[in-house]
Amino acid sequence: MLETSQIRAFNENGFVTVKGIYTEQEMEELEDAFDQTVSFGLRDFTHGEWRQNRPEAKSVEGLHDVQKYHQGWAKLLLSHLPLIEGFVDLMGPNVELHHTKLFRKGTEKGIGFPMHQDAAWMRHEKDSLLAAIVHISDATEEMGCLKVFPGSHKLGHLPIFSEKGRYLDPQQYPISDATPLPAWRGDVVYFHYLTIHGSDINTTGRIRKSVLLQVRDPSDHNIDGRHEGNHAAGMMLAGLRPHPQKR
Ligand SMILES: O=C(O)CCC(=O)C(=O)O
Repeated sequence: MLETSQIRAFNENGFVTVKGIYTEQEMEELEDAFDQTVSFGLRDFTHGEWRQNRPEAKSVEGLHDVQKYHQGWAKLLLSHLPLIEGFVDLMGPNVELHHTKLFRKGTEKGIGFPMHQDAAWMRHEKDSLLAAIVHISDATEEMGCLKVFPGSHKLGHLPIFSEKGRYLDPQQYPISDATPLPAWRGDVVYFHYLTIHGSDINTTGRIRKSVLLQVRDPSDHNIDGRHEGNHAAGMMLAGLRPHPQKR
């Protein structure tokens, strides 16, 4: 369960970092699931034409729907009570899976993500979507940790700069001006889908490993058709789907 101060910080800033959700034993199981899942092959998750801006960087690789590859994700992500209770505290009793994905930000300058709002990929009527990033390795600033513009979830839906990469104007929202959220193995960052976020290049020799769980209120609806129906959305992680006859 989150503390009142954590819920207040989330409402104010659009994100909150929470420690102590996983035991060390669970972290070992998560890392095992991560390592076995990446062996199925990853794809390049670099946002659109972003690489042109950072020609010196290599790709960031990832994979959607991690639960298809290893049972550990069902146990440690989709039905992990302390993780899911965090969502309940932040958004209410009913929590539906939207999608999962993992990232492997490699050494040799694994590229980051330009600053963006997740809403640009999956706009919903009630803006109920939240995500949690579970850090499976440390993510220091040098390793390209998550960066955010605190409070930006209150700005509403901002115009996108790149149609393909769906990121924001890099002059207006440079990664260098964003607040770094360095995290240690086991830390979980919850954030709103309107919070402007991204990350920079991994300049170290250490691989940054993370997995992301995105959820929504089951009474919310996608309104832009993007990211809809192509992932394993629909599983109820907490509470109940509103009954169609009671709507
Ligand atoms: O993990 C990161 O560095 C950023 C991930 C991200 O921006 C996203 O999944 O939308």
